[in-house]
Amino acid sequence: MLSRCIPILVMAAVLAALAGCAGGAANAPAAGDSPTLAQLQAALDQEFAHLGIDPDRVTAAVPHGPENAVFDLTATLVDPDGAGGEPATGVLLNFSERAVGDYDENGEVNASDLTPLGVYWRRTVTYQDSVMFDGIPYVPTGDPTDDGGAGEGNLPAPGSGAENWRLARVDGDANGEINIADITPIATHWQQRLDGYQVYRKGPGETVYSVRPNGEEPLATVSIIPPAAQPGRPVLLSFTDYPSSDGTFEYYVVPADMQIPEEGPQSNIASVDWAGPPPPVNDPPTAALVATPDNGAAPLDVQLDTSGSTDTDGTIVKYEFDPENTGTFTDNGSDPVLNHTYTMEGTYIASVRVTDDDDATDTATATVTVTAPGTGHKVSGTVFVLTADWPLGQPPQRAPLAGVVVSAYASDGVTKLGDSAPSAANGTYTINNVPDQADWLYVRIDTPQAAVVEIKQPMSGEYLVLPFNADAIGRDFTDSGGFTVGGT
Ligand SMILES: [Ca+2]
Ligand SMILES: [Ca+2]
Ligand SMILES: [Ca+2]
Ligand SMILES: [Ca+2]
Repeated sequence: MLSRCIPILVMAAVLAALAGCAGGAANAPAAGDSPTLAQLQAALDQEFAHLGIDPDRVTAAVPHGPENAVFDLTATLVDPDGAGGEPATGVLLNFSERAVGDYDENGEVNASDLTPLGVYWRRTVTYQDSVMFDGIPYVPTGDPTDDGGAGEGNLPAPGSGAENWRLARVDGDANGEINIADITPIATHWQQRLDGYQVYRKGPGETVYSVRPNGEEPLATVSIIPPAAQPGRPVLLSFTDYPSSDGTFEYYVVPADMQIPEEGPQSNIASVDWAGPPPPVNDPPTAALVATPDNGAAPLDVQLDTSGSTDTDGTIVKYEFDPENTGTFTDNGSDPVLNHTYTMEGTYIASVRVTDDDDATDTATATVTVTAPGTGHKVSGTVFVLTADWPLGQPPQRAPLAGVVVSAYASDGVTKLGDSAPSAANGTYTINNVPDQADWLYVRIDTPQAAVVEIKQPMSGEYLVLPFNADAIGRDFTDSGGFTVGGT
């Protein structure tokens, strides 16, 4: 410690008399032994001069350097009933604040840190053997939470762990005695400050650490805001984390200053094996499948619709189809509808597999019967509604009508021909597989007005049919509709 003695030797005579580097001083000196604040300030000025530091030009910085790394971070399970039984409810981190030179524990190194030097003058501190702590020579002995039974709000008992840790905070050079040499850490850490600590965590499967939010102060930009210092006690910080997946979680903390802003050195790493509450039992999804149409002649265009599938406790996130029962499902993403053309005659078990957001699945099937390729005709046209009066001799004003069912019948008016077809959004419809008829057929539409309209038409040709409730000159049929038919 010779180097720390040099500035002291050139200090004012009164400070030399304090003999800061003289070892073996008794603990708990008489009050008269303590230097005055003015004397300590003079010593600090002397130290600044010696070190070539202009204190007025030192800019604020977060505590840095390895000496400011937290060294006593621990992570333990919060498990009220111990191992087994109920699962742990959280992970508790504990550590003591580390800010060399901040002797009064207010989070900032400045002139006010001279005061504790006088208060604790010549007190001694005991440290653990550094061999036990990765070579760190300044780990105090005792338990920092043990106040010797003094109780909250009181000064810790003499000789207690809490007292030793508090004294260690003022023994800035960690040489075991609080004396004039502890001026130097104030000078060398001048203007260092911290707002709190960031907690970094790395969970199972993660490759990088990320900051944990402040659970108590959601608007805070640091994970932990230090509690107010208690007289005679070290500043002890804690943080409770709530992992969401089982496995090993690793933590470290860094001092942080949000005004500058910057972060200081990393603490030791503390890890814990987390096994949280078992995940809630998932209710699997229920699949449903509707094929429209479910029969007809090849080639048959079929819409496979599984939008009726449900998941009571979540959502369905994936739809897979196997339209022809090949055993291979094709991912249809989040779309519950698949249009598929059956080109070959046969009976098919169309299948769908739905997956919920907890990865549970269910399947449903629908039977599609495909008959031999039809030799029949197609009858197609457009269903519309008259929308306005129109001048005599002009085309009618009309709008397409969607969703009405159009069917074809034989000339006996009873025998259904081909497949009934709904009109599409643009009003068009196609009736497939209409067998050849000798002369003519009926086309029937169920109108939205609940009327059934039947048109007798030849097998081929295209006809405009209107209106059904016409007056003598064919106008003013706001309730009327019409449709075109054409057969091929
Ligand atoms: Ca337990
Ligand atoms: Ca301070
Ligand atoms: Ca010291
Ligand atoms: Ca579910």
